[in-house]
Formats: sequence, C-alpha cells, structure tokens
Amino acid sequence: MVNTTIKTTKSQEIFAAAQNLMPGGVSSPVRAFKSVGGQPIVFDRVKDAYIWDVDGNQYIDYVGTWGPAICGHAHPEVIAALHEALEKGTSFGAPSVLENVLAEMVIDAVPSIEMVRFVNSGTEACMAVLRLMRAFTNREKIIKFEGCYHGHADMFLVKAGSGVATLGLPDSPGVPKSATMNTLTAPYNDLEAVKALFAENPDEIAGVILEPVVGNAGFITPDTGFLEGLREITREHGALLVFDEVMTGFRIAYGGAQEKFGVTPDLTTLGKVIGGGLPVGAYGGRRDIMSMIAPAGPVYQAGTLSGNPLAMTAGIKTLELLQRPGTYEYLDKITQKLADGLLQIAQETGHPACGGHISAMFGLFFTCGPVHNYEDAKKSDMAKFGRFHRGMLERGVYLAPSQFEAGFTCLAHSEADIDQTLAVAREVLSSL
Ligand code: KE4
Repeated sequence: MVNTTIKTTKSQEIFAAAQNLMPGGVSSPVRAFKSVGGQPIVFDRVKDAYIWDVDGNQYIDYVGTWGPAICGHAHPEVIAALHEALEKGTSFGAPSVLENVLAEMVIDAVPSIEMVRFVNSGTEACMAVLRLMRAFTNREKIIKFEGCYHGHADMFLVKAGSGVATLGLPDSPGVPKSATMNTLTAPYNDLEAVKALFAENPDEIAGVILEPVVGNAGFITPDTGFLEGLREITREHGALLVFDEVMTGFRIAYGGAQEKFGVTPDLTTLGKVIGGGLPVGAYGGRRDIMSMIAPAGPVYQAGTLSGNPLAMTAGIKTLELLQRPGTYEYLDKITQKLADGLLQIAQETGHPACGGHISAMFGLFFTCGPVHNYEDAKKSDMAKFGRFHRGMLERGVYLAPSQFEAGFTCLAHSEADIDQTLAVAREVLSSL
C-alpha cells in the first residue's frame, strides 16, 4: 500500500536498493514493516521526540529506537558528552574509569545488582546470563514464557516474541534441537504451569527468565502476585530468578520493574537505555553468582567492544538525566494521557480495544481482552492494527510496526505532541 498523503519517493528508492544489499533490506527484521504492510520510511535524522525521513516528512516518534531514546533523541547533553569522549578515541579494549562510573550507577539503581558485566547487546546479555545460571546451579533446563523475547540466541528461539512473533516464524530454521531441548515454556502469568514444570523436572531447572513487564508480545503486565509467585517457586526449588530488563530497565522506574513491583530477582539483564543509543548490554546480580564470570571465575564470556568508552559515556549521561527530579512523574503523566486517550477513542469509534501503560511504556490491542498472555494477544485484530499503523504513519505519527511490540514515550514528548497524536488517532480510527 503506497502512502496516500505523504511523499515517500526517496524512502522507496533507498529501500528498494537496500533489499538487494541486505536480507529484507534491513538490519533487523521488525524494521521491514512486514506485519503492518507498506514500506518502511527511511530515516534521515532524529531529534527530541521527532523523526525526519529522507523525503523531509516529520513524525512524532513512539519507538525511540526501541527504547534507548528515553530522554529524547540526540539530547544535547548526551551529544556534548560524546563529542568530548570522541577526542580520546572510540575504543580502548582495556579498562577505563568510565566502566567503573556506569557500573556504580547501575549497581546503585537496580536492587538485584551487586556486580555487573557490560556487553554489546541485550542478546549477548541474555546468552551470558543463561550460561551463568547453568554454571551456578549445575542444572541445564530453563523456563521462559511464550511471547517473551530474550534476543536471538538459539536457546531462546522457542515461542519467542518480537520479530519472531511478528513474522510468525514457528521458531527458526537453523536452531538445532540440542539447543532448545532444555528450554521449557509456560504461558505468561500462569504460576500453576510453572509449578507443574518444576514438578515434572525435579532438580533439573536452573532458573526462570522473563520480561517482568512484557513488551515483545505487545504490552502485557504481570498479574498481581505473578512475580512474587515466581520468586517463591524458584527459591523453593533452588532455581534462579532472572528478570530480563533490557526493555523495562530504567524505563518502568529508575530501578526497573524490580523496583516498581518490589520483587528482587537473582540476576538481571539490561540494554537499550543504559547505552543511551549506542550498542550496549549488561548482566548483573548477586555477587556470589557474578563472581563465577571469567576471569574472576570459570564461566567464560568476552567481547571486543564491551564497555567501550562511547557507549559508557552515553549511558552515564542518560542515567544522570533520568535521575533529575520529576522525570518518572512526567513520563507517567504523558503516557497515561496517551494510553487512556487511545483506549477512549477506540471505544468511541466502535473498535474493541484494551491495553494501558506503566511509566513510559504502553500498548494497545484491538481485542476486547483482557490480554494476560501471548495466546490472548494473538486474538487481537492484526489486520486492523496494520491499517491503524499505516493511517497514523501517513498523518505523522510513528508507532512500532507490529502488534507484538510495545510503545515508548520519552522526556521530549510534550503535552501538545500527545494531543496531536490523539487527534490523529481519532481521525484514523473513525475511518477504519
Ligand atoms: P538486543 O540484542 O536487540 O539489544 O536485545 C535483545 C532483547 C532482549 N530482551 C528484551 C526484553 C528485548 O526487548 C530485546 C530486544 N528488543 C527488540 C524490540 N522488541 C529490539 C528491536 C529489534 O529486534 O530490532
């Protein structure tokens, strides 16, 4: 479907060429707009809450490069800090004080983290934390939840969310059974299913990993008692509890979902926000567990660009900005206005919908719901979501190009941006 109201000639030319050069023309599948239809716009630049595409069209952005841009794109203080850091070089491959600074900030902020290791992506963080869980417990099986996404490492590509769900890939070819045979899955928010898995696999489960608030099957919140229940079950069975906070970290609260919900896991993975838009990931947790990581202990994990000075610099400045008074109150206020407004307009225009927000993360399903897990999420009207997405895009609002993603606000979104977004949503939903 070609955009009717905006000129996207250059985007189409560049994307056509890209498809000859890179699989699907993208560096990450969800960017290809496969599930919403139409062609993606090609970005030229981003600033604050806005995107400009190569044809000069401006959009209000609710993807925020999938989470990192929580302070707004190209924040002047982050850019200035990077300019200064650049003068000292782009990579050391050796210890730098910047790693100490960001490590201390992460340890001070995240309740479960006593020690931390930096890597280059959320995928790397989740891969490493799985190896660590298995080494610490000397057990091989893990439990993940249907629809949760923990990066693209083989052992996680089982009923995963995000791009896997978006593209409807059953799992993925090329993933050997040997890699996934120890990955057990349960429906999100289903404690009985988790208890049954532990009963069926006594003393074999190293731990449970989950998104404490799901953003990769659409936006799904934990039922009351779910996180607490997992904490109890894992303790009872000598297994570890891991919160994958790559998306929720420093977004749901400064201390992540674990601070918001008051449940402390044994290990946590991070990414996105702590790199301020540069490649970064991290995993951390109890000192007795993290001390097993090489070279302190025998569990190997390494990375050429891990802890690189530019990502550390952008992360440090981003967290400094997030520490300023009123940050999370503002994010909650504007996101509540947006999420509640979208639901109200959907209702007023006759579209069954459910969803909501927590802090600067939100989501909307075109189904009356409620949505407690991935199966519920799959009942939503995907075709309608695609038409909604395209209608919003053509009117200057950029939403995540998949029903199985979450939306993100940032400190640069103004009340006027939210009002404009809601006005456009009313126009689009009235026409669907
Ligand atoms: P990365 O390897 O993409 O940095 O992180 C993987 C990952 C791990 N855990 C969670 C909870 C995540 O959300 C992610 C990555 N999120 C997706 C967005 N749903 C990244 C976007 C993309 O794949 O292009």
